[in-house]
Amino acid sequence: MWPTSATPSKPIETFVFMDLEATGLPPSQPKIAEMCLFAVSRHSLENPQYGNPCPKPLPLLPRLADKLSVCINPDKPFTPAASSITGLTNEAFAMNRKQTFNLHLLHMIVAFFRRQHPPICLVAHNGYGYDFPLLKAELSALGHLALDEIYCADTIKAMKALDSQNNQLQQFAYQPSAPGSRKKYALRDLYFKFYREYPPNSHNAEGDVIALINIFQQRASDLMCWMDSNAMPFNSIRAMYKENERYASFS
Ligand code: DCM
Ligand code: MG
Ligand code: MG
Repeated sequence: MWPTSATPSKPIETFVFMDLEATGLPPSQPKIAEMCLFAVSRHSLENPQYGNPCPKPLPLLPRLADKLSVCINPDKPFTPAASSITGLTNEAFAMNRKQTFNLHLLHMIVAFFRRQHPPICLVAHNGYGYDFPLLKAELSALGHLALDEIYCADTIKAMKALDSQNNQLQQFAYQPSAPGSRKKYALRDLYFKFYREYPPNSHNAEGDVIALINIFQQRASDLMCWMDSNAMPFNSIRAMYKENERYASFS
């Protein structure tokens, strides 16, 4: 195993945007049902292309992106809420004969990362609270404890940090924030703030990754700079739960 330093020793070269859909929220010890990864180079994020100027030019999704989107039989019942928002059901996974989070998938993920130019940073919205510990739990259940040389960063934490830096710069004199001015950091609220509409295909892993990239593109330079100094080694993330503590497998 290669040691991974606390933060990347040089600027991150590849940002791998990730979203997971799963059977529910903690403490239900969810299992992953869908995973989407979009690997985008720093170069693409620094040199965006723009679409039609209507009403203002919008950054296009980077044309060069490696994409991996996988359906994964969670082998555990969806909570009614998770099933309702994602449109995923245990029956559909069974009918479509989808495989579980197995070694084939582990090898695909590792191979996907190996094709990216390092340093590599996984980026997820609420990643520290959900996606990273959940991915860690699934990898640990396969006995694969480490993803070496991979960093990770949470866009909620990054956006909050950038906003508070900006506030400090603006507020030489103390100004109490106006009532009701608390910023909203949910994916759909940030998307609405920038694009004046709600993102399409919410709670679909690929739809959420595309929405996240669109949001990221609005503050790409600042976010990349923040992640260069604040990304954490993926290996330092704690699993959301230990597999042997999970209740008996669903069949
Ligand atoms: N989730 C849930 N209930 C919610 C929000 C999310 O059970 N109200 C679970 C199921 C989703 C997963 O979290 O598949 C990831 O959420 P998101 O679609 O926001 O990425
Ligand atoms: Mg998500
Ligand atoms: Mg999602």
